Amino acid sequence: MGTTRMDRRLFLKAAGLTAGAAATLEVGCLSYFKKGRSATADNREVPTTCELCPNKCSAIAVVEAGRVKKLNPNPENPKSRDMLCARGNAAIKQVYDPDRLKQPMIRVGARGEGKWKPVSWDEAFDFAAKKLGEAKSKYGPESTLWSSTEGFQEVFFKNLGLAFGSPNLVRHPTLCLASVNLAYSATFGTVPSFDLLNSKYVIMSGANRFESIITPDTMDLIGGVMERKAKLVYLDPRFTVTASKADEWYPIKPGTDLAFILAMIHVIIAENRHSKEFVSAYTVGFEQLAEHVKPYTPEWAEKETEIPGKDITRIAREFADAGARALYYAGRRSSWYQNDFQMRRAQAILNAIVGNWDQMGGMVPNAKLPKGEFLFMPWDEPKAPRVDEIEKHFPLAAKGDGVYLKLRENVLSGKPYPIKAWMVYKQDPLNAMPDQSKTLKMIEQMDFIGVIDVQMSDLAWYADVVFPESAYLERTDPVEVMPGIWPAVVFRQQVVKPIHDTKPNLEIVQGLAKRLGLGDYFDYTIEQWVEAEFKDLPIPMAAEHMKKHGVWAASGQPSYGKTLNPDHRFVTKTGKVELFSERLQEAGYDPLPVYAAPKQPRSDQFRLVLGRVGYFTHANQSNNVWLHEFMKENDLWINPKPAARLGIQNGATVSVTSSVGSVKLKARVTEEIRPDCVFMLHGFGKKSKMQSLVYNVGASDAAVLETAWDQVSGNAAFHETFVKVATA
Ligand SMILES: Nc1nc2c(c(=O)[nH]1)N[C@H]1C(S)=C(S)[C@@H](COP(=O)(O)OP(=O)(O)OC[C@H]3O[C@@H](n4cnc5c(=O)[nH]c(N)nc54)[C@H](O)[C@@H]3O)O[C@H]1N2
Ligand SMILES: Nc1nc2c(c(=O)[nH]1)N[C@H]1C(S)=C(S)[C@@H](COP(=O)(O)OP(=O)(O)OC[C@H]3O[C@@H](n4cnc5c(=O)[nH]c(N)nc54)[C@H](O)[C@@H]3O)O[C@H]1N2
Ligand code: SF4
Ligand SMILES: [Mo]
Repeated sequence: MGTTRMDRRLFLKAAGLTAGAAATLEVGCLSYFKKGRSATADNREVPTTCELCPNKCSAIAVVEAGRVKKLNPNPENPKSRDMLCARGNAAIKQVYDPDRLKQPMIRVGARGEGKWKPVSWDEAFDFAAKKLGEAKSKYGPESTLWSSTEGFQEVFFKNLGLAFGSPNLVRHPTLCLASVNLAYSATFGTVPSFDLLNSKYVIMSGANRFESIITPDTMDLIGGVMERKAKLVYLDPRFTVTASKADEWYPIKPGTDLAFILAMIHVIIAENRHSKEFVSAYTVGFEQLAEHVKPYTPEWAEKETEIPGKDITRIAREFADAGARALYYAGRRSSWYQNDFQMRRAQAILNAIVGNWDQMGGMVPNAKLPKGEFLFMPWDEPKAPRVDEIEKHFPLAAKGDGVYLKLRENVLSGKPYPIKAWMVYKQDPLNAMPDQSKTLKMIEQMDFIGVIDVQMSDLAWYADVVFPESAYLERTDPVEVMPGIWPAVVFRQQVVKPIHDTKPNLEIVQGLAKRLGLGDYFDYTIEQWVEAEFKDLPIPMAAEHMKKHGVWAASGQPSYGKTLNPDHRFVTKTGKVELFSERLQEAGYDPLPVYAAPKQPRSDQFRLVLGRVGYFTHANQSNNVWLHEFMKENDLWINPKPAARLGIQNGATVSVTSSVGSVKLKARVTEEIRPDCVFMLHGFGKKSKMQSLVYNVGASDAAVLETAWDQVSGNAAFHETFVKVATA
């Protein structure tokens, strides 16, 4: 079953995201808590922070008779405004999910067989500590891998890995946004926000913001683009919800966005439409750039992108005319192609030359807010080099996050040294990494796997021990600063007591640390931790405020242009915005983005592209009983032309086969995708029987995706896989 247009409209409506609703949004001036409310122990309203996706929207939990009855949006957060999406609402079902992990368990059958023994927390901790200790004494602490995805309690997990002595922490960025972050950092020395609310002209490559929700960008697009009639030009091989709201949609040939952007730069420079003031005062390398883009004409780009050259020329002119209020939006998931870094860098350069830096309606360096820090006992730095050899292969990449796919290759080869134990927090590498069969091999060679999750993820299903974390509504977490154009400080406090035998991550970390002889490093409570963080908030009665409101944001309008003075030093080698980058050149990369045509599928193949829907996060909420109502099974989008050629009817079961695997799912024959690619949503075809709604239902894209990564950042390249499709 696919999503219909009606489903999507209903979703946006249900989520409070309709254009009309958004038009009334005002930033950070409403208070939910002005009205008087009476509370009892059983009936309360508790402000907290959603944990169902990276946005961390502010929510107010309504508790009745001791149960979470409803979640309301908290209007005081300028980032999430007065919005909670469908997933945010469905967080209630994370707590009351019959499938959730309810006590620690140790595997008793073969890996993946699904035989588990419920154990006490002591048994689970003793077992894991023994196994981690064995790996350490046989192979050194570096033989343990600690992988995790963002979350307010991730810090404790990472610290345990480091205190244990392992340099091998690996995080999600190289499966997500590493290339876009590195590209903007290489150009501006920082990753800015995009002032969509005030922009006049927005171009988006993919970045399906009406389904892939980012706050405040999604609401700003509704308020800015749909209400104030800023123009939106959207490039995507699929007709997404964002395409349906755009002024112009181009089903660009996949992998050719760089050609489109270079041609835009060509036109703008050839017609002398760039911002002379910004370019001369703040950038280096304009002459080299001008020379570099000469061959990249719109006529040339038309052949690459299949977007008419006259449209590229017109769009370039309109974009430059909008100048400071024009935005080539960066997008977030940039795990697309092997040259992704250079595509994102070209966007950054294009933004720079029209002078939208630090302007209202342009790109704005993120503002931050101060908070205190809890001072814990420091440990010695891990001694061994990283197993992914990041320094050697990706000298410019963010060191602390690691490079996931290269790491998996090295773990499989056992070089430069063996990895024997794997601890995982809030991540499902069996679905988040391409080529599931390789991840399964990685699992096989581990002497020990421990997983901390709220549900039985596919990786947990293959683990030796699972530690059930309390759901976010059952715990108090560290305070977080959410940087942005309107930064905010958010707090997540316990709404209801854990209903099963679960623990917050800090207590899981402490249980392990104690047995590993590392207890002193974690000798504090979550209350002490958050009290220390409240201390430096520049507001009176900070702790009381945060407990009562759940969020704090500085009042007033954002200030633009703070970095626009000739003395400002950008955090780059030259202190300027680097159109031409010596640093890249020294590291052996192209100092200006060079286009190479992407490899093309054979006539009997399709490129597999990925994306999202508004009502699931990644692969992890398809088993949520409310969200499951939106979609019970994923399907394969295929254009009617190739479908007819292959004799594929709408709704027929098809096989999708790449060089690494084959899956079966139903076909959705639709004009909403180009004929040369196919699309499937991830989150289905689960291996874990404890995700009973989606176990073995539909298919997992991770089973067919091949391993490829961006050369500069090491970011996974998820759109480089070619598949054959046939009736099954
Ligand atoms: N509802 C919901 N919201 C989310 C998330 C979620 O899981 N669910 N996840 C959050 C996270 S962590 C992330 S990283 C973001 C991801 O959000 P985005 O950065 O918007 O990325 P995606 O939606 O994954 O993919 C973007 C689009 O790129 C298109 N595309 C594929 N190849 C090409 C190409 O060559 N050129 C162009 N122009 N387009 C192409 C795909 O068809 C897809 O529609 O969303 C965040 N928000
Ligand atoms: N095939 C494919 N792979 C992808 C992508 C794709 O579109 N397709 N997208 C990529 C992107 S952009 C990203 S960001 C990554 C995301 O992929 P992951 O990093 O794996 O993140 P999630 O899928 O959000 O969540 C992973 C696990 O966290 C658990 N979890 C949720 N809440 C909690 C909690 O409070 N505590 C604990 N302990 N666990 C919790 C969930 O149950 C789930 O098992 O995947 C990347 N990989
Ligand atoms: S966008 Fe939705 S899922 Fe994500 S934090 Fe906000 S309410 Fe929660
Ligand atoms: Mo992501």
